[in-house]
Amino acid sequence: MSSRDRLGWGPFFEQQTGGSRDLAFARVVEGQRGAYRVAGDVDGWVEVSGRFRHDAATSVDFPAVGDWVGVRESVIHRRLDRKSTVARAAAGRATEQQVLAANVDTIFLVTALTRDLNPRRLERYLTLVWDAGAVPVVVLNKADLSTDPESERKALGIRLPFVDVVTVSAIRDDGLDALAPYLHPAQTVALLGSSGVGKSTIVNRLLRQDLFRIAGLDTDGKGRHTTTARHLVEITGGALLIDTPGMRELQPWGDESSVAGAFDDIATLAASCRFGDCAHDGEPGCAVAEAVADGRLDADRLSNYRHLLREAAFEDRKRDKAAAANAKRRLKQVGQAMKALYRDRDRS
Ligand SMILES: Nc1nc2c(ncn2[C@@H]2O[C@H](COP(=O)(O)OP(=O)(O)OP(=O)(O)O)[C@@H](O)[C@H]2O)c(=O)[nH]1
Ligand SMILES: [Mg+2]
Ligand SMILES: [Zn+2]
Repeated sequence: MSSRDRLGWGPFFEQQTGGSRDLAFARVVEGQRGAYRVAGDVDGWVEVSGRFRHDAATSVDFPAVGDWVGVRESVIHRRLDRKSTVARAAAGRATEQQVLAANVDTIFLVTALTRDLNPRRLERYLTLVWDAGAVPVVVLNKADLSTDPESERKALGIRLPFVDVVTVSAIRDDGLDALAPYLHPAQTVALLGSSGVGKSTIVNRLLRQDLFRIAGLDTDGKGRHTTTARHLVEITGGALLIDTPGMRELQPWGDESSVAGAFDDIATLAASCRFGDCAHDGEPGCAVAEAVADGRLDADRLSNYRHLLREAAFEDRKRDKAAAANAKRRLKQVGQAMKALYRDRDRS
């Protein structure tokens, strides 16, 4: 395999090169204030060209970890279009996005099995992942701090249908085998989640070496903020992992349909409502209300869904149509990816 292929190159990127011979293509594996470390046809630290900087309208246009870039003489001249984008609203600036990782296939949504576990927050993260064009896997870490991790996993599985939920204890190196089905060669997996849940510890375990600095061992389940930059690393077996700094603030950056995606169970019920545009708010013949009444659907979950819908609709109005169309296109890719994933799983 060529170094590009090992790093996740494929037809999607190949066709964007237009047979270009004057540029070397490489993937951004680390980014730090204007300097980027790349690997591929060329390896090392590079910068964007003056022209690139000039043409970039917003921070989203700049390379992010996971991006493929065209390089000549240690200068980035081009960034190839992204297959998927993990972004969140930049802190304090609701209409500007911050790209956390690019060209990601799978996202490990990491949370800790402590009192910190918050299904509502997970649903918000899920919205972000679906919008990104990646497949989410919920990883419940710190199983050693729970008296009954298995029943916590089951309960969450019921609350979050259509998503795999895996329990691990990174510190005890326990249960990490369960992550193997998502760690294929040249597949990119990003780890997202609040600070201190153990993302870097998981990456280190999978790497079998202490590459990332981790806060001192904790016994109370509370973490400290350690990771400050994003990195992409290759683990034994060939999967590519992107560790990210913990998120303190997370606003869903999605359109209404991505919210619907994270609530497939409600969407399925809604298909049986009498009215096609039912708002599930007291209309006659509402299948969603019926499900809440007879306990098949959590009332909490319905109100969370409504809340996210309103929020997404608000975000939508703030953005232009092109961005919305883009999000829809990405969402379609997710749907296809999800279907492919389920199909493969059914076969094995
Ligand atoms: N008890 C327990 N502690 C863990 C486990 N995994 C990680 N930790 C501890 O949790 C703390 C935070 O771990 P990190 O890996 O630095 O967390 P992180 O998610 O990378 O945090 P940020 O980089 O700040 O986003 C450290 O003290 C780890 O030792 C686990 O499975 N069980
Ligand atoms: Mg970390
Ligand atoms: Zn209804």
